[in-house]
Amino acid sequence: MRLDDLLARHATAWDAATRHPFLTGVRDGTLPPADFADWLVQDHHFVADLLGFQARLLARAPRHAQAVLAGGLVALVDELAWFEERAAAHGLNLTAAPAPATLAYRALLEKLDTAPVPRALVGLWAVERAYLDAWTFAAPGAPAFREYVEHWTAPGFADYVAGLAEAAQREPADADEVLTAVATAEAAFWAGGGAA
Ligand code: HMH
Repeated sequence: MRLDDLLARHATAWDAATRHPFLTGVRDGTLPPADFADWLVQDHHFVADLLGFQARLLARAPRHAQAVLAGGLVALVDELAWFEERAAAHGLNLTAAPAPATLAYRALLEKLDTAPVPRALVGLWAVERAYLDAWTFAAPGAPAFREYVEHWTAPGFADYVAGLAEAAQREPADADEVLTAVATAEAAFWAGGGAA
């Protein structure tokens, strides 16, 4: 599975997922802080969903993929704690209900539970690569959002995404559909609750 070829085949969908106006607003400071706060609450839901998906994937993953998946799980637990700490600092209510786009992304992850493992690995890589590309596009970010942009463009995260790519490229996978599904879910997620 050549992941660069996969991205090149779906460049338009990938750009919509990773160069969304939400991210332009983070970069230039025109995004209303309340929109960012709403998005952050939804992303906390997403990370919890991703943790479950990744734990289930680890349980059926080949030996070569275990270390990168297990390391990522620990990072997701830390990420949840970081969201909770940021939410407390900014007075955000993390118990708000998941929005339609969040539920749609959850359904995609649950669908990948029954996909062949190589395809699910490409899906997980795409989820994380989309996030890395998106925040890299938003960098360095307006002062109000800079702490977040720095967090999600840290070298350790890029290393993790490279590790997932290596695991995902080990075996052939029929992955065009999962790539476009992830891109669609990401674009809807940036667009906010109503856009699922
Ligand atoms: C929507 N995609 C979205 N949120 C995230 N936190 C990631 C990817 C990366 O974990």
